[in-house]
Amino acid sequence: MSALTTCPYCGVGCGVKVSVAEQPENGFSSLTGDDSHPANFGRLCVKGSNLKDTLVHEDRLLTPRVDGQDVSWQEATDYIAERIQRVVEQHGPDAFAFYLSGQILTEDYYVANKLAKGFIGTANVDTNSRLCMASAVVGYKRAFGSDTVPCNYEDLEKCDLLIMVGSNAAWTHPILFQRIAAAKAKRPKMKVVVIDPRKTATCDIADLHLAIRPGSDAAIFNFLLAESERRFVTNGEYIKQHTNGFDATLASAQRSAPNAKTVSVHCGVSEEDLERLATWWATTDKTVSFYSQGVNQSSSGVDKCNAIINCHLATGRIGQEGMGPFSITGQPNAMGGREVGGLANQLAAHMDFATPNAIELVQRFWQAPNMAQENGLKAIDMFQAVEQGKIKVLWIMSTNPMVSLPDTEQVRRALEKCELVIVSDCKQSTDTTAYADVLLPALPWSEKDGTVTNSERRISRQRGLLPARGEAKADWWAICQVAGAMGYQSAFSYRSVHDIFREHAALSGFENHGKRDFDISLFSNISEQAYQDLLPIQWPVTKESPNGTARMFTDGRFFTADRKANFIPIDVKEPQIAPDEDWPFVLNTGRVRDQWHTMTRTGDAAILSRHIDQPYVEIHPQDAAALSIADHQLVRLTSLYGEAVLRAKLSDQVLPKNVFVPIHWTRQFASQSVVSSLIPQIVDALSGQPESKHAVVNLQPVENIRYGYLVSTALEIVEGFEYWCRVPTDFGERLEFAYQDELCMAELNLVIEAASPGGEWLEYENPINQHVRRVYFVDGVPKAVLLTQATPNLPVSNWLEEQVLQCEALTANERLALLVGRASGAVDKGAIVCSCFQVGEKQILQAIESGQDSVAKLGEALQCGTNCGSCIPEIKQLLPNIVEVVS
Ligand SMILES: Nc1nc2c(c(=O)[nH]1)N[C@H]1C(S)=C(S)[C@@H](COP(=O)(O)OP(=O)(O)OC[C@H]3O[C@@H](n4cnc5c(=O)[nH]c(N)nc54)[C@H](O)[C@@H]3O)O[C@H]1N2
Ligand SMILES: Nc1nc2c(c(=O)[nH]1)N[C@H]1C(S)=C(S)[C@@H](COP(=O)(O)OP(=O)(O)OC[C@H]3O[C@@H](n4cnc5c(=O)[nH]c(N)nc54)[C@H](O)[C@@H]3O)O[C@H]1N2
Ligand code: SF4
Ligand SMILES: [Mo]
Repeated sequence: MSALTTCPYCGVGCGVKVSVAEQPENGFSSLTGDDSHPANFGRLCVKGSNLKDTLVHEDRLLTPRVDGQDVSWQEATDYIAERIQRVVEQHGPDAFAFYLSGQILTEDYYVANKLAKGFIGTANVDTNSRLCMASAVVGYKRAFGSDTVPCNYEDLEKCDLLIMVGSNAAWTHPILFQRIAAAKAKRPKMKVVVIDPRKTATCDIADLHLAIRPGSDAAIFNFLLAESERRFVTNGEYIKQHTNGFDATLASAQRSAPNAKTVSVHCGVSEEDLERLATWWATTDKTVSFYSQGVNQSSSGVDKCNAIINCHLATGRIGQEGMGPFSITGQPNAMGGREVGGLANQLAAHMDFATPNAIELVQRFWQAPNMAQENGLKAIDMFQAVEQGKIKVLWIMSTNPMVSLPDTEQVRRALEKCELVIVSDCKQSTDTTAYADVLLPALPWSEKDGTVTNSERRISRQRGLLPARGEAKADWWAICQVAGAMGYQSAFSYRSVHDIFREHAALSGFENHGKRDFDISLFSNISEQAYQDLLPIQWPVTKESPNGTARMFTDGRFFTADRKANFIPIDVKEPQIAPDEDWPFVLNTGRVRDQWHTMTRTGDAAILSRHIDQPYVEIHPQDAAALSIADHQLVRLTSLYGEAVLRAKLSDQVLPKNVFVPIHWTRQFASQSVVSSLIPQIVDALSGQPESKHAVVNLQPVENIRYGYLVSTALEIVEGFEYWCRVPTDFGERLEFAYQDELCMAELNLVIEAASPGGEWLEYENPINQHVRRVYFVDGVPKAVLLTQATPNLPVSNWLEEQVLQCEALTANERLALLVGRASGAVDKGAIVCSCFQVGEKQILQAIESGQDSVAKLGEALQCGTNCGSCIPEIKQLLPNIVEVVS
């Protein structure tokens, strides 16, 4: 029987249809997109399509642990409760903190927030959404008086101009991107503009790409505001009826962006391109500005959000079909976290500590004995307070701050200093679990049950369809056990997520009377069955709007005191640290298509590692030439805060003097690849969101080293490697490494021999390229292949990995082939471009040479790009100068 659930990856929130295997412990027998889900109508991207293979089985945390010892849940939660109580008695409630995540479910979030803010008495409840959505939230609140996303996905299809700012949606919100691409193909008059210092896959559908100087977005939107006035397209009636503060805002825009020339110099783009953008803007009513981390992750991220919103208010382009300022959320439940108020500067249900009467109202609703009275500490301040010894018990849930917070060395100091670090996770070995005193095993996707809200305010069910493994339990349950042990049984006696959801819904409507945007009071009494069957629906959901609400602000009324929206005058600010002689490069960071965050799920799937298998730094060829850095060579990046060693990827898709590094690889996967270790803890003063898209670094090639790989059933990392990286393969893992000192090779040999004693080595040195290949056989079975060479491009091969990891005895000829590293007749596909059908770059190039000169023809010949379509931008890049549209 099939069942419906929601994808746990990005904020598009696609519906997924699964069938549970006959033996449920084997997972799902089938998994496809849910045709009926309004986010994706049946489609899934690469990550979604491979969900079946990224259920968390390996390295799963299966029992609670205290100080390294397995304990029962009762022991663990009693211990936590006792420690929290003691620390609160001695040092007050603010000595405790929760650090949560946009990947827990709304029900988990709700009880964590309630326990801390109502019962322990601290607002130290922050989340990784601080690193993600905090600036967008403050931007909306300043403008609208509420944290309301006005638009929906249909608006992206119905608009005539889509401005994508700091978003690489082709890789990060792939299904939405495909919906946009399809809409544009149908209506070629629809224009797409991409504003991003990098030329990304998203530019594939762009009519105009502005490769702006990093951090300079505010000037572009101030320019559009000034141009709206100059070109007579401001909407005087709307401004008068529905807004405050236009004149001062316009004046400041005119001051900072007086003309195209000034803005052109400031942003590093041509006057012609700016004029073109201004003309499209001025002549297109149906305009959506779609923005993401290139805007939010900035020390002036809030201002950038408001610069965008200002333009929409001035032209009245909000609250109608095909228009509006649309901040896209990253995580599957970043929005749900905002709904429950799970940020340190929120109280609950879209109420703040400063909202009149809110503290008293929530206190009454919760019957709470210890209400927090003021804002708690935001993520960066929270970890500073941990290091300073002010926070003594820290409960981290569903996030990996040793990788994702800036200045991870500071995070390490804080975690080491902290008296009690509790980590709830599904995995046992992460960069953060390494510092935990207490580990609590959580349910991963497919086992956990509850609701999430996607980027268009749509609440969907994630269903618990597979049996829980080991002792793993839901996060809400663990929190309630601790609350109960602290003496708060009655307030936390929920039997199920359904109970929690009802209470959450009731609070949203409690004495609301239309004052607060977030209202799902229609669900206050939802039956168990109706909750189980809940169909995706957009909030608000009230008696007046029982079918949900597609679009907000259709009547031009906002949630400020006078119901008018606020213009916010924006001064154009620079990123806080500029490059100089010592740190000449600007470091930009972000995502790649097939990996999710810190790789705790996607990192184990060979199929998802084939697109990009190692951490890298993207460098402009000019800079690489000046520093004598070759493609794939190892490069050392240094900053005042840390160091990373990464493969160079030469590419003119980054601007000169700018480098880009992906955020995904952790200390579990590679020697020194955590890019956040290079980034200072500089934040936006209003939102507390870190400037994760802008740091300054130096680069040096790593020289005089040999590169190698090891394919073996027993992979060991030995002292002395300059670099190593684990790469999952179809048959196990491959270790790539680099070294200077031959001693570490001797040690590696010893380790391999110790793992399977009694074998023999065969060695072959290729006279042409000086590759040295050593194969270790035990009774004719290859146990390890070790290749080393002086150059960085390693000849990895699927065939070779299969030979070694299948552990079968080989014939003399096969042994020889292995030593030479080449099967007769084996095909080398090159880097995999299409993950769904495993089509490689070399195959595509061959097909192009033989006349398949379009995406469609290549799809017919090789199937590439015909399933999820995420690789179409890359396929197009392989095609020589052919302009075509995606259908
Ligand atoms: N494959 C994949 N998809 C994901 C995720 C993932 O881990 N993997 N994570 C999800 C999450 S949580 C999030 S928050 C989203 C993030 O989604 P996005 O924001 O689309 O992703 P990023 O790659 O972080 O950054 C977007 C772009 O901002 C650009 N940028 C950098 N500086 C500037 C600037 O000053 N101005 C402008 N205009 N642009 C700039 C970068 O070059 C980058 O291309 O993705 C979600 N989707
Ligand atoms: N330099 C730089 N830094 C960044 C960013 C950037 O662009 N550049 N982006 C930032 C953004 S937008 C984000 S969202 C963050 C993401 O960064 P993180 O939140 O640190 O990354 P994840 O890998 O998603 O961490 C989730 C953890 O929770 C576990 N987990 C999964 N499901 C559950 C569950 O249901 N319960 C529990 N208890 N655990 C679970 C996973 O195993 C994993 O260890 O990174 C931020 N950091
Ligand atoms: S776009 Fe992909 S990752 Fe995002 S929700 Fe849909 S299937 Fe999941
Ligand atoms: Mo995010």
